[in-house]
This record gives sequence, C-alpha cells and structure tokens, in this order.
Amino acid sequence: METSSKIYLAGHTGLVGSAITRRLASQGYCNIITRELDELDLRNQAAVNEFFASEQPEYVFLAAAKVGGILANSTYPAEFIADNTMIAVNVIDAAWRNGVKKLEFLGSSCIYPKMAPQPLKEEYLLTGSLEPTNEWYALAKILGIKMCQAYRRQYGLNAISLMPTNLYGPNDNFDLNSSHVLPALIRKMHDAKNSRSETVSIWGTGSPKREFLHVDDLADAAVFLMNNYDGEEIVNVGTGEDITIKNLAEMVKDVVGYQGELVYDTSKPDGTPRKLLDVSKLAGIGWKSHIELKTGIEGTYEWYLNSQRLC
Ligand code: GFB
Repeated sequence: METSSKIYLAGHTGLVGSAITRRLASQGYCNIITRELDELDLRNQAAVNEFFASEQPEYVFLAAAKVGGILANSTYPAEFIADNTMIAVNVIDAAWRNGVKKLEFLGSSCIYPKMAPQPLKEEYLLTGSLEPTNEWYALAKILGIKMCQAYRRQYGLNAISLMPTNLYGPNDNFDLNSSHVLPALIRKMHDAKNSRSETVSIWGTGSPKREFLHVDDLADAAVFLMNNYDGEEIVNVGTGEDITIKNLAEMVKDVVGYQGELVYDTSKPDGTPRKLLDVSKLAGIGWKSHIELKTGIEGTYEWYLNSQRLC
C-alpha cells in the first residue's frame, strides 16, 4: 500500500477495526474510507455493490463481523452464521467485481477442530469437528477463507486471510451477556471491588486454556501482512503462549485490585479445552507480538476506567 492508497476499513468501529484504523493513521495512511452501519449494511448485497462501484477502494480490510463470547455464540446462532456469511460473500465478491488490488479477511482461531493437536497449525483447518459452542460463527469464518481462496484461484483476486487468536484491548465489549472472557473479568472484578462484594463468579471450571493477543499487536500484524504476504494459505496471528482461565482471573484480580474470592460456576460451559496457535509461519514472514499480557490488561483496565468516566 502507498500512504495515499484508497483503503476501505470494513468494521471500523469495532475492537479490531478501530485498532487497524489507529495503526494505519499512525503510519501515515491518509485515504481511509469508512461507513457507519446505518449508512451501509454489509448484509445488503445491492448496497455493498453500489458502495464499491462508487468508491472504488484499492485495498480492503474486512474486519466487520457479528462477534461475541461463548454465551452470545450459543444464544444467537442464526445471526452468527447468517450475518457473517452475508458480510463475507458480499464484500469479497464486490471487491473482485470492482478491481480491488488486495483484500485482507479477518477470521478467528475457533475455525480449527475442537480436538486438533496443539499448537494449532494452519493445515489443521477442516480436519475434524468444530467446538459446538461456536460452530455457527466458525462455519461462516471458514466460508470467508474459502471465498478468498476460490476468488484467488478462479479470478486472481489477491485476497489473504488472517486467523487471530482471542483478542482484547480498547473498544472491547464489556457487556456481561455478550462479551468475551477478558473484558467480562475486568468488569466483574471492578464492579465487585466498588460494591465490596465478597465473591466474583467465573464461568466454567477455570481449566480451559486460551491465548490472548492485544488488539494493537493484531493491528500491527494486519498492516504488516497486507504489505508483506500474498499467499492463498491462512496465517495464524497470536503470541504463541496460553494461560488457564483460572490464572487469567487471578491476573485480572491483581490488576483491578479486587480482594474477594473467585467462585467457579460449573453450570456454565468451558467451551474448547485449549486453543493455542502455532505462530511459526507468521514468525517466518517476519512478525511477532510485543505486548505482554499483564501490561495489556493494565492498559485495557485504564481504558475501561476512562470510558466509564465519560459516560
Ligand atoms: O472468551 P470466551 O467467551 O470465548 O470464553 P471462547 C473463554 C473461556 O472463559 C470459557 C470462560 O471457558 C468461558 O467459560 N469464562 C469465565 C468466561 N468467566 C467468563 C465470563 O464471565 N464471560 C465469558 N464470556 N467467559 C469464543 C468464541 O470462544 O472465542 C468465538 O465463542 C470466538 O466464536 C472467540 O472465536 C475468539 O474462547 O470460548
């Protein structure tokens, strides 16, 4: 990309999209176009085609998605599969029809089979059954990957796909019914500290392991790969290290300064037991993460406190 290239950032208000926008701006990219949801609904194929035909973007970051944590995924399976499928089909097809130079599709580490060997290598895609709590979302993301590969093979569209691990950071969703674990833990411990509550409920057994990548690291990788990777194969984006939910909860407790007890609610699902990405391909291309988990959580908690003050 040139700094003057016309870049369409789909999903610019979300956790990922807002971080990529910040990253592009900080690197001098000055021709970024965005649309609010009420201006352009990416589930509407005619509207997407009209937008691409009139704006003619050269590069596209496809970070728009219906996302959520383990509970939201199983509560809204229809929206997770249908919205994400429509977004991927409409945007990738319109990108090809309008001569986009390159498109980057953002997927998720939940596309891998539930019982795949760890760490998860890119070639494990479609080698086994998915985790039931998020198969709807995962299937739509797998479809996006296959759209990119099919349009590259048949039409020569330069489309690449990144598979980020569990993300967190500024602009995350802190709603307890729909959020991922890390913002949920920050909010629960903060509220419990303020209300002097003696316990905080942690969903599941605490034994599942997850890998957490700060969204600013992801954004750095997203811009780097747009400029340095052109292959058909998917690329994992993570830290290469994971942590149990129990140890994560203890770390958040420490950062927030909560003194009470953590109680495990085993009526809630654990989800997949482990989801650690093999990041050797990414390292071979020349990128690695920089933000330590504890430092990232401290910054995210500070962001959360500031956002509360603004309300
Ligand atoms: O982050 P999370 O919702 O999603 O949950 P997944 C991760 C783990 O944290 C699970 C536990 O074992 C949860 O049971 N957990 C403990 C909690 N306390 C809480 C809590 O208060 N809230 C939440 N949300 N979890 C998602 C997929 O899976 O990962 C998506 O559903 C996506 O499709 C995303 O791929 C990255 O890591 O299990």
